[in-house]
Amino acid sequence: MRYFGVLLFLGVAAVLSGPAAADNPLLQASVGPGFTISLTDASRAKVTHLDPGTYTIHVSDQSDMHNFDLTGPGVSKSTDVADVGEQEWTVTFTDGVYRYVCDVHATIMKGSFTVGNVPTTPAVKKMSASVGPGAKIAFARTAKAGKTTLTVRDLTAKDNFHLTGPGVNKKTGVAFKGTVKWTVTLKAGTYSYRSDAHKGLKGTLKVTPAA
Ligand SMILES: [Cu+2]
Repeated sequence: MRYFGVLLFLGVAAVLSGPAAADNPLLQASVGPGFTISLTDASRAKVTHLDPGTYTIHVSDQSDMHNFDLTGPGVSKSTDVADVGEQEWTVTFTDGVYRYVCDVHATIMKGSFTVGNVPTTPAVKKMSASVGPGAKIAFARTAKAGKTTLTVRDLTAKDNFHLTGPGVNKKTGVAFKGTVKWTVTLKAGTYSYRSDAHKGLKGTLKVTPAA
């Protein structure tokens, strides 16, 4: 009787541990037949963005010439190309970009989605400055910190454009006339620009933090 009780206990424990995994949001991954690959959510919508967390993915590999390969932060799982059948994966997604492909046809059978907050690479900002013609110099008064492409039009052979400040010290030649492009990384702080030939031709640029 005691033995039966232990078996009963184990049975109940097995039942109780079962639903815990099923509580994860369910996703459906599918590859084949034909050149199709997809990842959909419970409402059968294509997965484009998910909250971070643990998910159960039901994988249906319906072709012996394709596979389903999922990679991203902390996740690397795939079915075999030659295998056909169903699998269940438990995966934990964190912030980032995830991609799935058929490894045999990665250029045409592919998809991706984002999870949580994806760090975006800030775009390179564009600014322009000029000196001349005549005794004048022009540049912005304010800017945000970050990588910046600065186009300088030096339109006079009597002055130059000279920019100095945190991490930057660049200038055109006084006798030089022409357009130059500088890639600079502006940091929060104050930058000065001037003509080295005429002390009165100057100004300041205030750079504020990007975020
Ligand atoms: Cu394929």
